[in-house]
Amino acid sequence: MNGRDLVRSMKAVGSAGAAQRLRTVRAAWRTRRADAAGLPARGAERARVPGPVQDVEPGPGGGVIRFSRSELRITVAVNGAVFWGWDGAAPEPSYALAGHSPEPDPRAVLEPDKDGGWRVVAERVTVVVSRHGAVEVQTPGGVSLRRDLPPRWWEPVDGGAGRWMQRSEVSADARFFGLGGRASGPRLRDGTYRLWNTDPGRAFGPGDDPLYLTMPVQLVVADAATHLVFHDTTWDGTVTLREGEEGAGSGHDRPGSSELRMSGGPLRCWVMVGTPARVLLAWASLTGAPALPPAWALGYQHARWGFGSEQEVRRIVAGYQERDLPLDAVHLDIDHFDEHQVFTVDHDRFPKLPRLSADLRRDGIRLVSIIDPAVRAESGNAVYDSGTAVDAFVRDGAGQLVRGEVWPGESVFPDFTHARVRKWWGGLYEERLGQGFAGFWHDMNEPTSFAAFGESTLPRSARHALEGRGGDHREAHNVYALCMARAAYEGLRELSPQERPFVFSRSGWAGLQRYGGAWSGDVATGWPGLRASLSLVIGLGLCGVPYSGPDVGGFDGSPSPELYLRWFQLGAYLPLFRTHASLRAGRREPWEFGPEVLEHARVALAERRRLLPYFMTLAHLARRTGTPYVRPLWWGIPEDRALRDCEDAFLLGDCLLVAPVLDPGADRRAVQLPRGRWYDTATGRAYDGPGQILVDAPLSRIPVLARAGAVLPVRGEDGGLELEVWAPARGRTGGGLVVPDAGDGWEESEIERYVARWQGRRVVVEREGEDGVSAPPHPVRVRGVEER
Ligand code: MIG
Repeated sequence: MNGRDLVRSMKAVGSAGAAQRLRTVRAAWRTRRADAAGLPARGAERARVPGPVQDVEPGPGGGVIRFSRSELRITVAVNGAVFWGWDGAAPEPSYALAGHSPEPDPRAVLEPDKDGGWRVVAERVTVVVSRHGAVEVQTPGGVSLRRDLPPRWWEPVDGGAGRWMQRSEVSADARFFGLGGRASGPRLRDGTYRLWNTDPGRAFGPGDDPLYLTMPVQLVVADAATHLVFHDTTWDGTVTLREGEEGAGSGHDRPGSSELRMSGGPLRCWVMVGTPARVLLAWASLTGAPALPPAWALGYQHARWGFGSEQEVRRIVAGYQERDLPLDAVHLDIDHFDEHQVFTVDHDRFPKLPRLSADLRRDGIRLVSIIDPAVRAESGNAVYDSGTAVDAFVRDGAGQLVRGEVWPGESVFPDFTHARVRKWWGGLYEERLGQGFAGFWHDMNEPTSFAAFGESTLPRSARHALEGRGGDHREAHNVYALCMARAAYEGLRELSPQERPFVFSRSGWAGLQRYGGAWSGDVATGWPGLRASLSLVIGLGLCGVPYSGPDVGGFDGSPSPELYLRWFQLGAYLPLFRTHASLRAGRREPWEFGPEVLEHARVALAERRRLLPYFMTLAHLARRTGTPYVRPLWWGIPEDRALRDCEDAFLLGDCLLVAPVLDPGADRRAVQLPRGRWYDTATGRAYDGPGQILVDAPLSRIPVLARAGAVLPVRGEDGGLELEVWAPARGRTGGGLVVPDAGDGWEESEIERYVARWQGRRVVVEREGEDGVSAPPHPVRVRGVEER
């Protein structure tokens, strides 16, 4: 840490010192008092199970099955997604759904099953309900994918909402993924995972759970099929997972299990069955297509908490330019606000922000602004005043404003679960656009309010509009950031209709992808943090949020040059490629780690820039199909169990396999290859999968393999689009998709389809159109021929 940083951080600690500490104690007491008064006391409870089946009422796509103490509504939708809800719960209202729930499949009918049970048979799935209310999802061939045992409720004897528990079994070979952003994955081991968006309050590692962005979405991968299960309930809860065991005890399989315990909310669930691609397609059609980022957001971005001044920003930008390193965006953190107040500027240190952003823009660099939801509770603060005028802030049960403690001091919190409030908040981005900001980075939106003890969030008793239904923070907490992202996205669509909004958020919930992406939050600097970064990106992608990335180099402390470089090399292949660090952390510019690191980082930056058209194509495909850019190795071959257990490599689109170095001191590493031929893109050497290979991983690069037959768009030396083609194996063909993109705006581009095949001793590439094949309109570079 240099002298200036030290002074700055002491200032931060100083102002956050005694007075603030006192306020965090007060805030914690207030929360405790508010909840004691405003939440129902936990008194005597009565347990309930559905009881035996009584009668049924067939309806479109399924029907209602009545039990003696509950009723179950089942609907199979036209896209094959299955919905069921207990106690009559319907799909709506829901924060996850993108619009109205899909149409029921008229061919799916409710019919009697054996032993007094019922079943719904549809084209892609069969649902069997036992006479006591166990629900089993089967493949059309009758193989069981999951069996949900009859649920159990505990309800207060004097009325009110109850909590519930549901236990499910999956096949012995199944693996669990998802549950939002989890640091210990991507494969979720045996353990209990909480569903409550949480700022851990310090840099996190693989052992920290939960984190900022949770969701009750599990992707379960098994030999028989993949399925996604979504329990559409926003309340606090836990999921306890236990992988099964094949041939456990006397040769019998022990099934895997998942036990969900929710503190409230409806018991309803969606299940989608098929290949991973089909499942994510159904999920995206249910919860919405991922927003398309502008092209620059797929470039390289530099953030810093504590740039401190315009001069410092210019100095860092000049550092990139002098060294001829590409840079696409710079992010300003809360230190550019006036006393940490959102939608303001510290004019002493940033006197001419619009000028700075215009200058940067001329050099092709966008400015991104952090946005915190907490608003300083002080009249005279323009956001507080305009928010007060529309009654925007969260109140307690007695009608008083809920006050918390965040960066700007004593703060109030917009209630984003109200359309009027979202509209007001969305309009505030006009000030940011006026400063020249082109993108938005949502922080502290779990929401976080500092507390000396108890939970660092709003009181559970705090009231929320919940779209007019009314409720409290127990129900609104997990969707707070989702609704904030919606406010920003919709506001920006109105304020700047020609541009694609660029919003990414620390917290969120199912459906976040409609409005933007995510980043990993304060990942701890260290090798475990590097591993956790990859886990988060893969996990979020499998939950439908395809755009995310970590703080390259880690949030706190100072990475070793080697760790920094390995993080940088991984980041270059993740959708959000951004260095960032805390106020008190060491430097993160690529030239701060010596000439060797700089040269290797330069190669990673150049490769990222070269791959930009490929990233853009992946963004378009994600929007159209829900398939994430970054996919686990088993994506196309979920039945390959070795791949299912492989967590240290990933597929980037269909064409590339990236094998980052996640351990110190490595100069080569093992890579588990999916079936087919793969080329080491550095050496051109061909390998045939499936199986494990050992490849070189010198400090200068991480291994990247290209699939034989791949056709991918890259940026040529003249900046134009080129096709990079990797020779198919002899006797085979290959191909790829390219989606050209104007960089921003809404014009729909047509997908270009290419095929690659051997013609004699040459590989030829042709474009496939409706009226036959034609020569590609881009230069073609074939690789992997000479290496045979
Ligand atoms: O309490 O805005 O995760 O990226 O630099 C810390 C300051 C608040 C947390 C974010 C981090 C950001 C920091 N913020």
